[in-house]
Parts: sequence; structure tokens; C-alpha cells
Amino acid sequence: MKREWKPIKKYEDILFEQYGRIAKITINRPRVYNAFRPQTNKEMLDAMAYCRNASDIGVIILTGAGDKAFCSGGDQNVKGIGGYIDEQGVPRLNVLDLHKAIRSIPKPVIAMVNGYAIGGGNVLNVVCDLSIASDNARFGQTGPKVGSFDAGFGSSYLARCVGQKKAREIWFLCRQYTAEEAERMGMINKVVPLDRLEDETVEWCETILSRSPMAIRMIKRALNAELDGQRGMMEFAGDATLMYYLMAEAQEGKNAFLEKRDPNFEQFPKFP
Ligand code: S0N
Repeated sequence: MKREWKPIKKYEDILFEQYGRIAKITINRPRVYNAFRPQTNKEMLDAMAYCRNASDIGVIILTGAGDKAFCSGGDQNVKGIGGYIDEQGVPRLNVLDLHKAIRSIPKPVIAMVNGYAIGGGNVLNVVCDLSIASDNARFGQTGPKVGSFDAGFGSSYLARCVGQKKAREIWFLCRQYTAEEAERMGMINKVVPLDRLEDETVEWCETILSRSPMAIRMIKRALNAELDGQRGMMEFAGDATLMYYLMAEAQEGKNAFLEKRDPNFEQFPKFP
């Protein structure tokens, strides 16, 4: 089905569009197989911040332009001493900020993998909450071959998904895996023919959108907290506070203070 994606904001390296309550971020650098440079990550971070604040957006799709690549990782043309060189000449690894944003946003992020997901491109796939791939997709890490590695979520969360032995194989050997292999090992959720990729992904989005947003939010937080340590607990706890603020019990405390009276917490039930 042909959908009319409405542009949200114009950028240089990405497309940022919306269809109903679904946002789509497309890395639009097909000439380099959608490799990212600091500018690309800066723009994706800006789009993610928009999605976080927009109450009419409930789920985000991350994909690449064309039918060759989802993302081929860091743009080797701008790799310099200390990182990927931005337009001011500063070396950056700001893709790590994007990883944090994907994990932190309290809405599901789905990787729609339409071709190669290699190096930092596969890390992006791994970091997303869910991954749906076309049957032409290929997955792999290249770090130890091209002078790089991701010892962050690209290792730890990958190992949670595929197991320690497989994660070590993926990183030590730097092989490529087919979409079917990636699905079997738990690196992605589903494989579909390329011409079904967007339909399938939008169907998953619509199912998620029909579910309770607070329940989805809390489950994402809980699943993250297990790996994310104190930061994960902080985000989980922040949402527990949000839920408490929504209760009459919390409002009674604030109202009593403003009305200069003692709070009446007796009225609230003590659950077993
Ligand atoms: C994707 C591959 C396998 C496709 O092979 P194929 O089909 O033979 O096409 P090519 O002719 O090789 O490529 C087509 C054109 O695209 C350009 N290109 C491809 N990838 C890149 C890239 N990453 N940077 C720049 N250009 C790229 C080709 O040059 C070619 O253009 P022309 O025709 O003009 O020559 C194959 O292309 C491939 O293997 N690509 C390299 C993939 C790779 O090694 N990527 C990893 C790079 N490193 C990282 O991603 C590290 C990420 C990082 O910064 C990081 C660091 C710390 C912590 C976390 C991270 C993180 O991101 O996770």
C-alpha cells in the first residue's frame, strides 16, 4: 500500500516524516549506503527529541533510503583521529548519544532494515526495541576489521539478544549474516519480502498503538533497567513518580501545602 508520509521537518542527511501517529526517520545518504557522519547523528537526535515531546507520536521507525542499505555504520570518509570529524573539525562519536536516546525515549523504536546493517549500522539495529527486515538484508559487525569496536550496547545488548557465544562470533569473525540467520539467532524479530517491509512494519506499529501507552512505556523501562544499571533504575523510577503524580494521593499532598492545611492521606486505600 502506498502511504502518504507527511514531512515534519527538513534536514540535510535524514528524512523525518509522519503517518498518523507513526514517525519515520530515514537516513538519506544512499551514495555511501546510509553511513552516518556527526551531522546525521545530530539530526537524528533532534528528530528523536521531537518524537519524545510530540504527544501525537506513539512509535518511531528508523530506516535507510533506497533498497541497498539500512546503514553501513560510521562514514569512513570523515573518520579522523579521535572520531568522526564534524563540520567544525571536531572529532565526535555522537552515535552513542543516539543509542542513549533510542533506549531512553518512552516509546517503541522499530528498525525497518531494508538492506545492509553493517558495523555501527547493525548496532543501531540492535539498539532499537524491535527489528523487521527485508529478505535482502545482511547483518554484521566489522570493527576488528576496520579499526573500531563498540563495547557499549553493541556488545552487551547484542549478547543479551543472541547469547554470549554468538555475540563473540559476530565480533571476532566479522562475518555477514542473512536476514534468516539474524532472525534465527534473535538479532531481529521478523523477515519479510522487501515489497512487504513497510506494510509489515506499519502493521506492527498500529498494533502497538492500539495497546496501553503507559503499559508499553513501563515494559520498555523494565526491560532496559535490567541491563542499564543505576541509569535504568532512575528512568524506571522516574516513570513510577510520573504515575504517582497522576494519583489523587499525590495531589492531596500538594494541595494541602498550597491550602496551608495538614494533608489527609487517611482517605487513600492501603493495598495488600
Ligand atoms: C556495506 C557493504 C558490505 C556493501 O558492500 P558492496 O555491496 O560491495 O558495496 P560497496 O561498493 O562496498 O559500497 C557502496 C558505496 O558505499 C560506500 N560505503 C559503504 N559503506 C561505507 C561507509 N561505512 N563509509 C563510507 N562509505 C561507505 C562505498 O565506499 C561505495 O561507494 P563508492 O562506490 O563511491 O566507492 C560495504 O560497503 C562495507 O563493508 N562497508 C563498510 C562497512 C563498515 O565497515 N562499517 C563500519 C564502520 N565503522 C563503524 O560503524 C564504527 C561505528 C562507530 O563509530 C562506533 C564507535 C564506537 C562505539 C559505537 C560505534 C557505533 O556506531 O556502533
